[in-house]
Amino acid sequence: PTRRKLIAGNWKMNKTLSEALALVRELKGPAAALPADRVEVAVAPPFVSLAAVAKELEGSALKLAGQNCHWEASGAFTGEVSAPMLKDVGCAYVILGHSERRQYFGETDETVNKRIRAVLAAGMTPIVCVGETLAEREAGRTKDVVEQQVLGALKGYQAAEVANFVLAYEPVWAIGTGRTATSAQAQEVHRALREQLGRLFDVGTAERVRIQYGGSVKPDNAAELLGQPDVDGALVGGASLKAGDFAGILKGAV
Ligand code: G2H
Repeated sequence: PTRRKLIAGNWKMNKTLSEALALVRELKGPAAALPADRVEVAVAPPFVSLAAVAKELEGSALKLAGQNCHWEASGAFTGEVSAPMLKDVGCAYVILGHSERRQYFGETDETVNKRIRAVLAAGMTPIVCVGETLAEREAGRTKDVVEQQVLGALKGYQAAEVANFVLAYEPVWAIGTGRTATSAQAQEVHRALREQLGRLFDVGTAERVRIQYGGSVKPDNAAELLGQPDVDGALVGGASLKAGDFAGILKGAV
């Protein structure tokens, strides 16, 4: 099957409300110029800007994503945001298990697993991030590490649910470092992940799951990465903060 590419801008902790609105205004045109049946575009601004950005994006093809969410729907969890809240403001996707959340905020495969349930219950799609550190890659453990993360995150989910998930392979050593995985390195891991999905579920499911690459994706490397057979999109950090750069990456998707 042909998988529709998903290019998502993960803004991380960047952009005030007015800056966020200015950026999405500039992105509407480039997003609209893409063949919608082949490429989907999403942005993940900080929580405080989501509602206003959603309003700005009414009628546009650009979709909205949350950068994380809690696994409970509501309750006494000071400082947290729930999946129903994200759905209510217009999110279609939620990024889960980003390496920065794992590294700085205690995220584990178990908590990613729980958050996925909340995202599905709210009617959104999870973008589940996995990736190895430099030490793990150098020790030849890349596949073990990412497969373990996938196993933990997807444990207990049915094939019919998983088929709609998005995975994001983000080698930690390539995140925000300017060091990008080569297209061959990315393809090798994406292929391994798809084969794992085939073993865990079935080949049909594996063929449907979209696997994004993330880690220093830029306009000048996007086309080659996105041209790999198992690379179904990009999760873009730094280069999603400037309209011109993000638009350049979008061009690389077609
Ligand atoms: C990886 C990526 C976005 P960057 O974290 O998720 O960030 O493109 O800045 O490496």
